[in-house]
Amino acid sequence: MCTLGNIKLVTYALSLVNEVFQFAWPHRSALLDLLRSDLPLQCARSKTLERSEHKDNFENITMSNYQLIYFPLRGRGQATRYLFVDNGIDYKEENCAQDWIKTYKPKMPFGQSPLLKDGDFEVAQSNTIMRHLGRKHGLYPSDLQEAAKADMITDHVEDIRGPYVRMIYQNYENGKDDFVKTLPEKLGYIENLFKKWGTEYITTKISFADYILFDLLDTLQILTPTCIDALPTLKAFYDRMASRPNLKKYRETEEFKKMPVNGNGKQ
Ligand code: 6SG
Repeated sequence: MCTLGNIKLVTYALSLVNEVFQFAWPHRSALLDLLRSDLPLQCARSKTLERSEHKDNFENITMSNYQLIYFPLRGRGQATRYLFVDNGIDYKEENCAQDWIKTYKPKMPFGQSPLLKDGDFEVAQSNTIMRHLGRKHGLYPSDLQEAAKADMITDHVEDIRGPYVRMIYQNYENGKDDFVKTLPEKLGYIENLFKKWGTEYITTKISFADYILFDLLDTLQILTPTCIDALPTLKAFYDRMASRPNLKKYRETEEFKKMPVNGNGKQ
């Protein structure tokens, strides 16, 4: 046996290992990710990422198997549907209206729906569902101030949605006019913030909160069609959201058009 030959072979093998290591190390998390998942699913996920405007959050995304359990109405589930559809994220829906009291309600963390099943993990509360999906899919701002902007609009939307839901379910005939009168002031605050921040969406990139605001503006315009006409920045935001290709296509479907806004036929 030639010892010199063996040494050359070992040196060559070591340099090969070194080269592989040099290549693989910068891509270690992506490669580990690839090993943990199967290839077709990985490809499906990349497709979602290409469509997302937040590719920088690549590493935060994990494999998902989503099921949205809700009534067949827009209500508190619609913003989540928009987020899924707009970002090309696969999800299934389960209608919990039938046998709600006996079958579903007792299993809900707070006795209400919607509920999101993310694999085995259950998330309740519609805005928490939105933030959870936002964090997973690059739709939750990583900058602290940007995140606070998304959160404050979400909370303000909540302050409008609360009285809206009470009016719809408890006092539609006598309460509608008074509720409508509150809107110029409440929506005017959002208009002013949009002007001050100067961005196309609430933050510099689309986030979970934009779907929440879009759904509110849609719902309010069904109640009172002119409510954002005097608010040009908010109107431009609404139109921008409505013309996003995936949302536009989805909103033209019969599935969407026939979905009631609320559970009691009032809107
Ligand atoms: C109400 O309010 O439509 N969930 C409601 N109601 C059923 O037994 N803070 C959380 C969140 O943001 C609020 C959840 C929300 O996620 S949706 C819920 O679960 C309960 O309390 C409003 C709505 N309700 C329609 C409705 C539900 C039960 C009776 C009327 C569907 C329509 C008819 C039967 C089932 Fe029906």
